Amino acid sequence: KVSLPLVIATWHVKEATAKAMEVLEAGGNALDAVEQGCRVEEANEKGQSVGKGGLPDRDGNVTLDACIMDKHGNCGAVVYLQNITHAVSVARKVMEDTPHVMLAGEGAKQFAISKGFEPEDLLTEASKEAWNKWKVEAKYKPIINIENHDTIGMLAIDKNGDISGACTTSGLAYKMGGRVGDSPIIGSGLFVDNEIGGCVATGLGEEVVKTVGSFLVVELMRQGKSPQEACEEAISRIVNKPNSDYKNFQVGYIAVNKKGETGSYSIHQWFSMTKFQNGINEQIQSDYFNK
Ligand code: SD4
Repeated sequence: KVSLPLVIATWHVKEATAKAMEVLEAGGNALDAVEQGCRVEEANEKGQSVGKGGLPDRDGNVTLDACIMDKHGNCGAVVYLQNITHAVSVARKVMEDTPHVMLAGEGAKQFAISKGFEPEDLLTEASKEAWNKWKVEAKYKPIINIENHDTIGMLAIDKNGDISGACTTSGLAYKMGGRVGDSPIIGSGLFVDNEIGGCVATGLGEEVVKTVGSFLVVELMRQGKSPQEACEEAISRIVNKPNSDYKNFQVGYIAVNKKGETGSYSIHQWFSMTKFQNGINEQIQSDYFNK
């Protein structure tokens, strides 16, 4: 028997899952839960890979990617969004208030402002300092910090058994100007099928996009794999490519199926999932490939 509601998220984000659970316990739906949960991390200036305080691109611009998907398979996304903290909420507005699924850059920003979002400077002193340090060597190769990401991907099942998901990030630190990752790409950074389950990704977005990771995980669950098996198979597609450079990057997936079973798996150690179910909000270390 499934114990509902439940929420899972990438990395160690107990405050975000607590917020989502609060929404679910109050009878809110999964869509509201994932949006509200993600907003906690977007507003958290200490999280340097999401929302306000996110590390900038190599030119010093903080640019955000986010998407959201509901139980009907509707979705919305923003890419290369600047000056608006709550990218996930803008993505939701794209889904609900436009005939489109994705808005980019200046168009996304102007749309957000038209919906009442306040533009602000997202580059905090701490992030500016980190960027200035990076500039000394200015290595253009994106670095994946294996231990402490806070790009947040979240999946929830509400009391009705309906699933929604969201994903929000400032992307890779010191990326090229204009670079967009997997996080706002439906099927790559996030996919939800209310009949089957959902998946979200984190890590080096390029590798996730190349394998359409989250869609792959959901399709594998459709074929009968458990969330754990599906995440493992999706990671194996990446690491088993001929000449895969996986030793130098991280990718992690978390997934949930309609039964409320969950799974998570990554290439390297130190990926984790936060899970809130049955009154327990816990960080679970993921199993990983490269032992
Ligand atoms: C990206 N997948 O932009 C994101 C980065 C990430 O934790 O997950 N950071 O490629």
